[in-house]
Amino acid sequence: MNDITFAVLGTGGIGRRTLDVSKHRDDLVPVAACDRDGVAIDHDGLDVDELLAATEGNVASDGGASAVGEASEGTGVAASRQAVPTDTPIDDVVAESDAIDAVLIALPNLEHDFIPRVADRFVAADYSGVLVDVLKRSRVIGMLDDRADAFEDRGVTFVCGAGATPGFLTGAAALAAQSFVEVEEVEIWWGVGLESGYRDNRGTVREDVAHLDGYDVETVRGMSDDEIEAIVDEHDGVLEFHDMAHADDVLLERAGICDAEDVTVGGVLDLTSDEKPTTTTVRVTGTTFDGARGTNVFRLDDATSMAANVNGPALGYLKAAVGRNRAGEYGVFGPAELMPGF
Ligand code: CWL
Repeated sequence: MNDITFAVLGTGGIGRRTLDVSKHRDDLVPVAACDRDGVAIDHDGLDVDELLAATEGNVASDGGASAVGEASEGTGVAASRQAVPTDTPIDDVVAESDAIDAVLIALPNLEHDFIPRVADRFVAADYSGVLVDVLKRSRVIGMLDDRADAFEDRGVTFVCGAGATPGFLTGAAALAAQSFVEVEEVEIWWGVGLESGYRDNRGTVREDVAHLDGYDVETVRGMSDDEIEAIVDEHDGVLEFHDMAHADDVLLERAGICDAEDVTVGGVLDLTSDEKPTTTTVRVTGTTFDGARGTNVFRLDDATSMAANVNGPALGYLKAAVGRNRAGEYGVFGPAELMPGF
């Protein structure tokens, strides 16, 4: 059997959406899902519809880019008839990991090393499979690289930054760069429209607000919903970002595509409309072997949602990583080093 069994840690926007999107692929079998106080495990495959329906309303219906589980005490996954309440959700999944090919870590990186430490728990339990995260911050990649030997010893294939940016768009940049012998510049520019606004997309909006001038992850973490909403209102619901500290730069550098300093990430988040405020593009400028200078452009259709552009690629990278893992390739991979295969 070539089916891929996978677990999702966290049922915020990404956790929920990947489960939902996975229904479109018969070879992807979700066998475990958890949030902070519940875990559902079924090695024959979870009933995703029941799980999502049972947890609906208990979590923010985040559009897909953030991994923040918003479940409150006693609700969330535990409300599913497939689940049991637990104080040790991650350990419960680790305990079943012999029968799990891949684990999507869709948890907030609560402390700066939270996700690397989740990986440690799988390694300590002799897990040999795939781990995937959708983190944006560069420093985490170094922490994962520090663990590369342990991953290789155990047979773990780790893909970091497997969402949209970093992720899908980083991979697109790597492909677009292939015409050039020298890459000058990579510009990632995204547009996201979420008419449901801040309250329904708290994780993703908070992450983005942390990139505005004068804010960072720590200050935003300490802010109330009302304070965040005030910032959104000050900008009339449309936030524009320049020079975001996303890990696309280091991920392209580690893949040998260009220098990190030649990569810029920015975009526009419109919380008043589902329409994209700007077209998502990846522009790669470089010089060809025969002396021409050009810009290759990868463009997403405005009709494709962030949820589609984060979760399809996340599962695509997960599948690609399982292929590598089965072929005996272990260690840490970025999204510019694998071709996703949703
Ligand atoms: O960080 C992310 O990956 C999400 C990012 C932002 C809203 N927080 C933008 C995602 C880009 C999606 C591109 C698209 O759907 O056109």
